[in-house]
Amino acid sequence: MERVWWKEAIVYQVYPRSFKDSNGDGIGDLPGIIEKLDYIKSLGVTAVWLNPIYQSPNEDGGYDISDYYSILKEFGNLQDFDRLIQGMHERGLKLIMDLVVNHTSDEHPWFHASRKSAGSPYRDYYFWKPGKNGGPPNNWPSFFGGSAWQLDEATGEYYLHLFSVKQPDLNWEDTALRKEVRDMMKFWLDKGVDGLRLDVISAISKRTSFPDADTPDFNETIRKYYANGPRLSEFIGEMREKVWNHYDVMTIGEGPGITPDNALDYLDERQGLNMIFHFGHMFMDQGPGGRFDPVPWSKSDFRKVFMTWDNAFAKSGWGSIFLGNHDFARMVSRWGNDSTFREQSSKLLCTLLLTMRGTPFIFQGDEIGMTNFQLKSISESRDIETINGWREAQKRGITEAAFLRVANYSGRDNARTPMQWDNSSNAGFSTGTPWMPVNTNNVAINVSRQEHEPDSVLSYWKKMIGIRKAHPVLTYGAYKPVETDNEHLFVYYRESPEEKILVILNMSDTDTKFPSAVRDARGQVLIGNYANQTKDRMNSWEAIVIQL
Ligand code: ISL
Ligand code: CA
Repeated sequence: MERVWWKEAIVYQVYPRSFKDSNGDGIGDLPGIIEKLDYIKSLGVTAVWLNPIYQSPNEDGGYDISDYYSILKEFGNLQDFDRLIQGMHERGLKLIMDLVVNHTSDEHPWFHASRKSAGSPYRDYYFWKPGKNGGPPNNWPSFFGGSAWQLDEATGEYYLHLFSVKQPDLNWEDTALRKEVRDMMKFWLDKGVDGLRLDVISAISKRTSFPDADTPDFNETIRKYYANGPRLSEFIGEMREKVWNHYDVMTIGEGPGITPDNALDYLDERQGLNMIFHFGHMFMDQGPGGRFDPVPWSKSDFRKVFMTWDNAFAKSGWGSIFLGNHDFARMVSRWGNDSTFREQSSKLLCTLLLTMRGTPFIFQGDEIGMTNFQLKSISESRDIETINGWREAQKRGITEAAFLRVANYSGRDNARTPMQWDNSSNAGFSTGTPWMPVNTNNVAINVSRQEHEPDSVLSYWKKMIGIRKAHPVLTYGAYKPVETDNEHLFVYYRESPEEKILVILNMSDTDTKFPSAVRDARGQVLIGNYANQTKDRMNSWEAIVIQL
């Protein structure tokens, strides 16, 4: 196996608005991140992915960019950015930027020009269509509720927006637009950026006949109509050939709708991306209505997702592993137990994340076991997806209490509360009023406390990251799942010609007997989350890693 840095990278995701506020305006910013670089370094991670920091009216957490060449004023300026990247490089950390090029803000000058008249030279930077039968051009739903088309007064035509009305989709068929995107990427790569996380890259090639969707299932609509368009691999290949191949850059595509069957079409061997984020597990508990239509999930389905995707990359390609990010509930609240077994299950999920094949991505706060945030009313939500979701739910007669239950389970606000640095009233995040409430459990769950406790969740993460780095088999070795007769046990080997490691995870509130299939395994325990580990029983949420 050829060794490459982006396969060995351990990435820490920073959501800048909620990481650290340096000037008391309640909003995290670049100088705040700079203050915390030593902390990030202390985790042992090797790269940082920053959510968007570009100029934006902030309709969708900065995923609505109005100027790709400047920094959001609340976050700082280009000098701060240069200091940030320098500070990272001095510490041996790589910087991965978020590139949002499926759409812009409607406040981007391109869109201003495009909407003005049908004859504008920028008209074709976006998709414009006349209506059909007094309504939108087709029945496509937006990710954020309602139609994906918006009628515009100026010309009486509709424009496409897969996300909010303030996020018109860019038209990648247009060669001038594609050149603008390449120039913009070069601008950031020339500044020393080491990687790009390409937002909804799976959707940039549209089916330009815009056929009506024939399914009421939202995730199927994504797969069949939004993602995997006819020119997707061509567009990715063009960026690679004309830009990425000229830099030492890591590319990771956000790939909703990409499946294990077609993922390789967009990856390395075909002149594509280095890796993608897939949503196998993330969409597992979504019913036909998507995020706000939760359905139960099973541990065996969860395991199957990892197996299926690892299989897809067994011969070529490369995966990524993540258990949460700014778009989903907190890892421990979703896959673990965030009350009685919060510490144990946080450590178990850490073990899972760092012993799987694929580049691991750690979301800020998960390293201290931060939990979901409970909105008390929808008016507390800061997320357009939840606010619009509530608007749509009301049309169906759903009560606020019922919608809140769902939003508090799966909404994006859960993961976006400020980072919990200490036990003070604003968690050490800000001296002003935070843009979003701090989760009050910061009195117990915070960095400064855990930094001093050898058995804390944070200390476990640091140790586990060290183990990942010390044992190349955890990066490159084959992944060999072991069947057991217990629905809650997740057992696998990582194996290379040099090394073999066994991972045993009990994803359950109850203890259970040690899996007989691996009972005879002899070796050295590299890490575990219980002091009293025995070969007889697995404790609740127990994780053990054994070097054979
Ligand atoms: O969360 C999802 C489904 O409900 C995902 O499909 C997610 O919305 C999708 O992957 C796109 O997410 C990305 O682009 C969005 C932005 O709001 C998200 O924060 C971003 O990660 C639009 O730019
Ligand atoms: Ca600030």
